[in-house]
Amino acid sequence: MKNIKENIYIVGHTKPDLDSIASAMAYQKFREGIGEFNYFAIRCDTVNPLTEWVFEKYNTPIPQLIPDITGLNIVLVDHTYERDRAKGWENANIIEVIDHHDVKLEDIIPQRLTIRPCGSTTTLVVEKIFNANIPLSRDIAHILLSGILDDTLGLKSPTTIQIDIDMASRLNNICNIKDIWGYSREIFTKKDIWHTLTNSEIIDMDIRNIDIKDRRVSISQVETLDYQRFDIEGLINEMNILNVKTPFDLRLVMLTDVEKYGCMLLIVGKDIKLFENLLNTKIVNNRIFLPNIVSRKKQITPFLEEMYKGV
Ligand SMILES: [Mn+2]
Repeated sequence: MKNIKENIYIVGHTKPDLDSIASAMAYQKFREGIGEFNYFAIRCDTVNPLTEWVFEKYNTPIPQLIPDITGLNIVLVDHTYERDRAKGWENANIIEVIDHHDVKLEDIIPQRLTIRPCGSTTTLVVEKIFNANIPLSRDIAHILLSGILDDTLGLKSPTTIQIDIDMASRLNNICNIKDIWGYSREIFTKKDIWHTLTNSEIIDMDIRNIDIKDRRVSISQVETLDYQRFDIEGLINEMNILNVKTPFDLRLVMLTDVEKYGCMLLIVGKDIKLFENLLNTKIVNNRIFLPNIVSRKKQITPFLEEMYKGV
């Protein structure tokens, strides 16, 4: 009997963004490029409209949906936290992890780890592809470049480092996009579909709850090309209603404006005073525009940790 290698499935996080899908696909290409044909990119959840648009535009099928990874050999890309893992992960064989976030693996001990803080997981996989001299088609290069641009706010986010810029530029040697920021704006437009959602759906779309000491904070992140199009009054009302049902010491909604490069921060909860003290500014009507603040992970979270230091 022929020795057929077992299949290995590459999966990103639940509620996947483009980086999760593109990096999984890229890793399959990498493995194929070194002669291993038993790796398959999959996804565990429905994709966003941007991902649909990019894959269709560049003539590539979206990785197959496998919502439950029970019993499978798995490579995790673009996440490690339990809350982001596909259903059935407890009974999957996780052999490898590739991610650019902070790591939380608990009792999972993969054989291989690629962890590096940079702008996107796609960057890390593209580096492997270039290092191995694996050729990329123009369509695939476009998808991978789009993944990097989306995750790094067009290479402007504070998480962006030199390797993201280098990999994007090497991909663009294949794609030849003249105006990278113009193309990034086109990408953001595909995600700027907030007007089709209710205020509570907007708050819920990308929400993280964090505990600092004994305080509970919830931070929603919303990326847009124009925060002024939102019903800010309505959002604040909804945040107040939510905070009666499920009280948090602070509830924040970041309307991150990639065009103005800053965030309109909506803020409710009893610790609003502490926030004002550290900012040294009065917060009027539960909102404040913060120039140059675009990252929940790199900017808002450290600010909150600083704020709660003394309490
Ligand atoms: Mn990512």
